[in-house]
Amino acid sequence: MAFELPDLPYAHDALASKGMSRETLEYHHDLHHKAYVDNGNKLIEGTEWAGKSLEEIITGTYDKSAVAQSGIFNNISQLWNHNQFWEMMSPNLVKMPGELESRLKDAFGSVDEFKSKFSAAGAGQFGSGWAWLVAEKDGTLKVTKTENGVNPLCFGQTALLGCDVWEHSYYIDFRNKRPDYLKNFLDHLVNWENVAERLSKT
Ligand code: MN3
Repeated sequence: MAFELPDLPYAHDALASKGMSRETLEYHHDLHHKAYVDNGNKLIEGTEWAGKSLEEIITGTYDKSAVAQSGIFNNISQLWNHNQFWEMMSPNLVKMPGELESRLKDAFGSVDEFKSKFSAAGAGQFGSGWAWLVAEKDGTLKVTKTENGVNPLCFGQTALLGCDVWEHSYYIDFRNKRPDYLKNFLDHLVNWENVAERLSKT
C-alpha cells in the first residue's frame, strides 16, 4: 500500500488571517509535501521498506554516522514531519491547556522562556531543518533543532511540537525574516490542544 498525501485539516486559506497564506499552503502542502509522498513511494518500491510503516522506515534508515542521509530517509521523514506539522496548527486561537502550561513552566521556567528557546533553536538552525519541543523517554521536555528531514523519532523522542524552518515554509509570507515567522507560529498558529494530546500519550 503506497503512502498517500493527507488532506490539510483545514481549508487552504484558513490560516491566511494569521500569517500563513493560501499561496504558502498551496505550495507547501500541495507541491512540497506531495513531492515527499511521491518520491518516498517511488524510492521504497521493491525494497525491504515497502509495506513498512513511516515510523519503521524512519528509524530503520536513519544513519547517525552519515554526513548526508539517504533519499529514502529524507523523503519518508519529511512526509511524516509534514503530516505532524499541519495537525500542530489551527485556524482558531487555541488556549494552552493548564497541564501543558505547568509542564512547560517546570521544564523551562516559564512559557515565554520556552517560546524564546524554541525560537532561538529555529532561528539558529543553519540551512533547512526543524525546531522541536520533544519529550524524552523519561518524560523530560526539551527544545531541539534538527537538519533537513531529521526528526525526534531518530533519537527515541516524542515530537510534541515542530516548526518547519525550510525556506519554503516562510519565504512567501515572511521573506527572509525567519524569526518573525517563528514568533507568529508560536503566538498565533500553534494548536496547543494537539501538543497537550501528544504529551498526554507519553
Ligand atoms: Mn516543509
